[in-house]
Amino acid sequence: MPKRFTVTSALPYANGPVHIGHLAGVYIPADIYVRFLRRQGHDVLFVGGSDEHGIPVTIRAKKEGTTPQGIVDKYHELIKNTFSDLNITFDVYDRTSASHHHKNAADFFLNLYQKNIFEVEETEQYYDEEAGEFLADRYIVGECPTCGNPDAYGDQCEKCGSTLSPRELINPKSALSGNIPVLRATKNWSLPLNQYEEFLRSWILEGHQNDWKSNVLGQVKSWLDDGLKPRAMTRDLDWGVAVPLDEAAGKVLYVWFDAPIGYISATKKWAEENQKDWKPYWQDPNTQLIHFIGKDNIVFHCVIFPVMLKAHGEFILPQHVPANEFLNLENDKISTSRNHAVWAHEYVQDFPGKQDVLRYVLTANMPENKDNNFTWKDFQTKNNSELVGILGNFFNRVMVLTEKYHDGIVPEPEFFDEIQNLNAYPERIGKFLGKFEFRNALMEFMNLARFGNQFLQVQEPWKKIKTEPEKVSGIMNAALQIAAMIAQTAEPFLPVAAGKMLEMLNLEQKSWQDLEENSNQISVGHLLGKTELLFDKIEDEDIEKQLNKLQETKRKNLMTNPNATPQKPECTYEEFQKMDIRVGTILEAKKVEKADKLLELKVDTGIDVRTIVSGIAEHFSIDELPGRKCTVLVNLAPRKIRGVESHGMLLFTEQPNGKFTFVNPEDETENGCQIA
Ligand code: B3M
Ligand code: ZN
Repeated sequence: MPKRFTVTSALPYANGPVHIGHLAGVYIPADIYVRFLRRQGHDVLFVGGSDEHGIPVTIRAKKEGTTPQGIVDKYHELIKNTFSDLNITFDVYDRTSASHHHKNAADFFLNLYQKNIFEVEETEQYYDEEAGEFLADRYIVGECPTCGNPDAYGDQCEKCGSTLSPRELINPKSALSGNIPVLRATKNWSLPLNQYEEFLRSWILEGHQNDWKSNVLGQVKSWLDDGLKPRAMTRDLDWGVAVPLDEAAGKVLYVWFDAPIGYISATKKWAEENQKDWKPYWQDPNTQLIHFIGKDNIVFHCVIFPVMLKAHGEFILPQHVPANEFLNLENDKISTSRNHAVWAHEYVQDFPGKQDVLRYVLTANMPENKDNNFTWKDFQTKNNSELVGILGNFFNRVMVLTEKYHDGIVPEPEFFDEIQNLNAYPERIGKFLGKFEFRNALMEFMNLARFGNQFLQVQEPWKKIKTEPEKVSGIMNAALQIAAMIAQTAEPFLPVAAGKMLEMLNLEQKSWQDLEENSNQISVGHLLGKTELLFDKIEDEDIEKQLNKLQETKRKNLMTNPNATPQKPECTYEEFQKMDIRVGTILEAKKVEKADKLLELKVDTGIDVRTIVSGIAEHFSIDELPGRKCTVLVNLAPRKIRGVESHGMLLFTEQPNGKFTFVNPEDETENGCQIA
C-alpha cells in the first residue's frame, strides 16, 4: 500500500558552501532514502532549502562588506546548484528570506501567541548606543573570566572553550563600534519547554524507544534529564522574520523558530506550483514525517520544533529523526573557520562526472552511529578497488562476453541453484534502508557484484567456450540476471551509474516490489545496448592534488603574515654551507648602458674589490650608494649581464610595497666578515 512521506533535510545556513560532512550526514542519506521510497511507489515529498537568517549571516556580511541579503543570495544559489550537480533530488528547494516564508512563520508565531503559549521574559541586554542596536552574544567581546583571553565572545571563549554569557565577560565591548555597551531592559517571548517534558518523555522515550537511533534517544534523554528551560523565541535583531506584534518593533523571530517552519513554507510553495494540497503532507496522521539532520540539530528537531508543532495543534509529529554523527577529514575535525574541509562545489569541479564516486564513498563511511573519517587515500581505494575493480569489472565482463559469444542477445538459461534467489538482495537492501542503515544497504548491494564476479570466476565461460561450448549460454544468462539485478538496485546509491547500466542492458527501471518478487530481470532474446565505461581509475596525482590543497590551507592557517610567500623546498645543511656570504662596502656605482634596471657596482668584499651587476636602479640613485655597507653572496658563479661580467650578488629584502632594503648586520662590521 503506497503511503505518504514528507522527508526533510536540514536547511543549510546560507553563509557558506556545503562540505562533505553535510553531504554524508544529511543530504546523501536523505536522497538515498527518498529514491528508495519513490521506487516503492510511495507518495514522497522531499523538502530542502536554505536557512538564511541568524547571526552567522550578519557576521559574514560585515566581514565581506556587504548586506545579509547579498550573502544569502550568493550562497543560496551556490548551494542549490551544488545539490543539483550532486543529483540530490529535492522536490522543492526553498529559502527562508522569501516573503512567503516570512508570512508563514509570522502566522505560526501569532497562532501560538493567541493561544497564550508564550511567556513574556523581561531581561537586561547589552545595547550599543552608537550603533542603536541590542547586541547579539557574538557581537560582544571582552576578557574571558576563566582564562583571561582578552578576545572572548559573549557566547564562548575560543581559547579555553568555555561557554559564556555576555554578562560574564570582563570589560565587555561592542564588536560593532568598539564602545562599552550599556544594559537596557528588553522584552522577549519564550516557549516554556519545561511544560512539555512529560509530553516529550512519553512521545519519544517511551513511544520511540525501539525504532529511533540510540544516538538520538541518548541526546533527548540527556536534555530531559537535565531539565528543560523556557527558551526565547524572539530576539533583538534586525535580520530575520519580524515579530508580528506592535509591541515588538525591532525584534525578529529566533532563527531556530523560523527555520523549521521553513519546511512547511517550502511545502506550501511546492503545492502552489504543482496544484496540490499542502495539508496532507503536514496534517494527515497517516503521513510519515522524517527529518534528516546532523547530531548538532537533534535538540531543535526532537525538542523545540515538536513542542512548537504540538502547541500549535494542527500538525503531525516526526515519525523518525535519523540523525547522523559527524564526519572527520583526514583524522581531523572538519572546520569551516580553518577551511579544513572538502567543499562540495569544489569536488564537482575537481572530479567532473564523478558524483557517484563521492556518494559511494560517503555512504560507505557514513557516520551513522559514531563519528567517522574520510581520507583521500580511502576515496581512491574505494573507487579503484571497489567501483572499478568489483562493480565495473563485473558489469563490463558480462557486456563484453555477451557481445562476443551471443551477439549481444540474452541467451537461453540453464538451471543454476545459486541464482534462484537473486530477489533476496533487493529484499535485504530494502530492509536496511527502511531502518536507515545505509552502510549495510550499500554493502549488500556490493555483495551482489562480488557474487557476480565469483560466479564468473568459478564458471569460467572463457574456458568453457573451447571445452564445453554448450554450457556457455546458460552461464551467460545467469550472469546477465545478476547484472540486471545490479542495474535495478543501484539507483538509490549510484544514480548516474544505474542509468548507464540500464541503458547498456536496454532495460526499463522496475519498481522495488518487482525486484523483490522476480529474480529474473532480463529475458531470453532481449537485445543489449552498447557497452560504455562505468567507472575509471583515480590516479595518485589527483589524490596528491587534494592532499596538497589541505596542506596548503594548514600552512595558511599558521601564517602570521598572510602576504608572505610560501617556504621554498627544503635544502640540506651542506647545500646551505656552499654559499659564501660576506659583508662588503659599495665603492662606486654607475648605470649599465641600455638597461633601465641595472647598476654596475664596485664592491670591496674584504677578499678583493670586484664588479657586481645588480638590478636595483629603480630603487636607489647612483649618488646614494657609494660608501654603503652591503651583504654579498661572493661565490655565485660569474655571469655576463648586458656585456658586463658580474662576480657575486647583493642581498636585499623586498617589502610588500616593492621597496628594496639593504640586509646588513646590526653592528659595525669589517668587510670580509662571513655570514653563516
Ligand atoms: N541551519 C543547519 C546547521 O545547523 C541549520 C539547520 C536548520 S534546519 C531547520 O548547520
Ligand atoms: Zn577562556
